[in-house]
Amino acid sequence: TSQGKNKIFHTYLRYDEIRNFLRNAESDSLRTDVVRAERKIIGTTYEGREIELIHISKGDSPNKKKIFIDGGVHAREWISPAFTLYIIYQLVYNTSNDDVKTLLNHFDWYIVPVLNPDGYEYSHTQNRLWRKNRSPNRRGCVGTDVNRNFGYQWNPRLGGSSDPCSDLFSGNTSFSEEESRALQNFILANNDNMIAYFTVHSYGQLWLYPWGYTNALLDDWMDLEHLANVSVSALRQKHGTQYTVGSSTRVLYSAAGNSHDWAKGEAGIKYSYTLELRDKEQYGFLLPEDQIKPTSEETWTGLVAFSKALLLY
Ligand code: ING
Ligand code: ZN
Repeated sequence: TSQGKNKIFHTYLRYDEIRNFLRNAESDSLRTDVVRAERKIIGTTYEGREIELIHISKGDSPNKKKIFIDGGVHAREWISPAFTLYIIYQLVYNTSNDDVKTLLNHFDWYIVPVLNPDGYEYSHTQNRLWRKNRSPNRRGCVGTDVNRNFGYQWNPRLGGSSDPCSDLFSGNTSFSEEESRALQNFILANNDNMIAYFTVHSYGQLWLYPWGYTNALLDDWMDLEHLANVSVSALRQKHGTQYTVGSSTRVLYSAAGNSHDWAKGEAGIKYSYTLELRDKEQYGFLLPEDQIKPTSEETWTGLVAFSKALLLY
């Protein structure tokens, strides 16, 4: 178990380092009989990078409930991939922990640490505050906002943009982008028994649920609200970090074409959430590396509480 073990808790990794971490997690898991981690390429970006998913399970039952988590939708939100690696680390390397045992006994985990690797790398090498992917548009502008490109109530006029130079460019059509299509294809092929979907962003300390295209509430909003409240209470116990829970339109702003709306409305995943990790306004996207560990610990605590509450609910 070599593994970036310590490194992942203290450093924002480049995409090639993340892929090495995933490769090691897979091969290390195959040397145990308590967990099985399997990588899968779910798409290829405009610049030719492979979008990788890791499926973590005990390999003992095909009928378990599934939980899907993606990170790195937005390039500059570096804490998001870092937290997904922390989850993978726990599930693969901390299997004697009681919480991990519970999570592996009851769920199959599907995790995409970086859905938008082109943007992620660009934010490391060219422009730290880049948000979109890197596919070219009209007028010489580059990039589509992957979180405005999903095909459920897609509408550039509702919190997106039809201006290809805007940071919120929704794309020329829904699912015009490799990243959103990769996620769509994978989930639609695997959403039987998929009970939860999390897309991890930063920042703002928010635990959000649909809708993002309207301020109307879900029919079952009380179920999503309840489990979100359970999660943020547990999260707060860890380091005192306070989260706000609510519908994304009401708590934040409208954003049609976002992925949690699609996961809920089209893929039928009951518990679909967007998490906005630390912080609130001090560092914003430039969250210092010494906050990777506490941020991951507390969010993991929230995720564990969510999963356990799901079992009782
Ligand atoms: N925030 C999300 C965004 O895409 C969001 C917020 C998500 C709003 C889902 C509505 C629905 O704008 C960040 N930081 O990206
Ligand atoms: Zn984001």
